[in-house]
Amino acid sequence: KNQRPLLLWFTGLSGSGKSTIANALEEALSEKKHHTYILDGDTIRNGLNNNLTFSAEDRSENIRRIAEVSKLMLDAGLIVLAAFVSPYRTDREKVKTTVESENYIEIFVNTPLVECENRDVKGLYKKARKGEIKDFTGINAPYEAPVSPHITIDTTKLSVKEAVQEILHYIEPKLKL
Ligand code: GGZ
Repeated sequence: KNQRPLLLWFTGLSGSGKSTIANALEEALSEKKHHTYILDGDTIRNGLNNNLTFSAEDRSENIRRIAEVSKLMLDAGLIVLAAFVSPYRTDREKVKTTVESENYIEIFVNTPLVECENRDVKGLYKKARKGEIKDFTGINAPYEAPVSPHITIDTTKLSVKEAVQEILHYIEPKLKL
């Protein structure tokens, strides 16, 4: 299928719903016969980037490598869905220049910290509060919210389905060659 390559970059706190929305969006895009690939912590931090910590320096390196991998995938013509906390504005800006800004769509999954902490799906917030995880985003490491994301998803108001619809509505005109 003819499609314009795009990098859909999901940023937000741990537990904000980035991966959930990215996975649901991928399913919707696949049904429309688009060729996609998901990059997230599970695929990247366990493999390519398994030597990196959550220090500011290592997060930058994490994001830099992901940007370079994304660029290769865009060259292959894919729609790349990347879901990373990516808490630093400068790191996200570099992603945009690496892949060229017209290919970069920033999606801010704007779930408030209290909500992420209440859900605490993986129990990481509880551990971070107890001091068992250092540099945990939102607790003892910063999250710099996007200033002008292309799309902001408020997961306290939208279902996963509605979030997918909102993103699809935005990207569909851009997907045509
Ligand atoms: C933030 C952490 C940390 C710390 C482990 N800070 O909810 P999750 O589990 O699945 O998503 C988080 C993931 C973040 O990895 P990223 O590669 O996306 O981070 S970054 O873009 O900042 O490099 C969380 C888990 O890893 N995790 N320790 N200290 N998240």
